[in-house]
Amino acid sequence: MDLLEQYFNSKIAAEEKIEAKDWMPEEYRKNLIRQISQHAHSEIVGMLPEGNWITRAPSLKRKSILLAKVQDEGGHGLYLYCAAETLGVSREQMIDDLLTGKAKYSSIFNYPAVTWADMGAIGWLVDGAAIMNQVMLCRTSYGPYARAMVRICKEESFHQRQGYDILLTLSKGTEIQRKMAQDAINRWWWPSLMMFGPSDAESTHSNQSMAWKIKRATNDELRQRFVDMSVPQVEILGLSLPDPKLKWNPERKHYDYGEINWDEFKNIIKGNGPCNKNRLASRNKAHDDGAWVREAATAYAYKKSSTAKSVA
Ligand code: FAQ
Repeated sequence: MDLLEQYFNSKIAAEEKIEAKDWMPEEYRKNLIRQISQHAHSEIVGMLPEGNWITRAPSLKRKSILLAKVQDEGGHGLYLYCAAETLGVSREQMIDDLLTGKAKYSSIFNYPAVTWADMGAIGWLVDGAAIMNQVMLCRTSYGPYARAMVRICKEESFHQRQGYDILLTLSKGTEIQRKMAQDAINRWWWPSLMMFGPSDAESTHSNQSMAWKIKRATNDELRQRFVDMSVPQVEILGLSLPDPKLKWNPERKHYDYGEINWDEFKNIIKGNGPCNKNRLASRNKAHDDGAWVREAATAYAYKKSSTAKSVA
């Protein structure tokens, strides 16, 4: 091991952040680019299921809240693309990987949002799972990623509460509204558990990512924390989680839960989920429709820089 690597390892051991200009092993850099860019793509594709409901929100108040939330997710994607760029990958390359289907994004965004209650379930469960994962990433070893996470987590916790508030309102409403809330929870529960990734035994990156302190908890640890947090919350709603095996285990001091359908998960990440094709088509259309904006911005930047040069 050479001196640079020893110094890198000593910083990781001392909980010091690795910064963009610091030496880092090539595999550490590549692993971070992979994870951060997938995370950024998830935020961007994640705007689609809720974006689809902005025009159909049941009141002006709900519409303005949802609009702000979806806009926040877009902002999160942009911070994360910036964090990945500090590692030497270009924004164009990352976007191209997303649009051509080469890059992954979270499995959860390949499910359809079919009723207004889905806005509640996405906020409560999907943002809830995202926060559970992102809180540990505030302590990740790469400085630009950790700092982006601090702000993102603050915004995500507002998102989670707005989702819970939608479900709380529906749960106190008419019988049809209660049923709609329950149906949304039934459909989003298992896909939310899949967001944490494969079981620890199947996870390809966890061991190395834990050793480098990129990840600070394993997929299964975070999934368990999420289950434990969700049970009392669903009880307050007077609704239930769709798992007959869910049961408090006094020895483990955790809830036991049923088997996740890993075939469904694998199928989705291979591109065969209910909305994979639609999501990529929507992102490609948005990119094509935005071509004139990029051209105008480039022309404006060129004009500004040539004016600045002629003044100097
Ligand atoms: N979906 O070895 P591991 C959000 C892939 S943000 C698709 O365990 P790792 C905000 C994985 O990439 C949600 N693919 O991987 C929001 C790898 O494939 P690769 C996103 C998945 O990286 C809310 C392979 O399986 N959050 O929701 C998934 O150590 C509401 C083996 O897996 C983040 O990205 C999956 N669920 O652990 C927006 C957080 N799980 O790359 C709008 C940052 C695994 O070798 C509305 N990321 N894979 O081809 C992480 O913490 C980690 O990357 C994990 C996966 C925990 C997701």
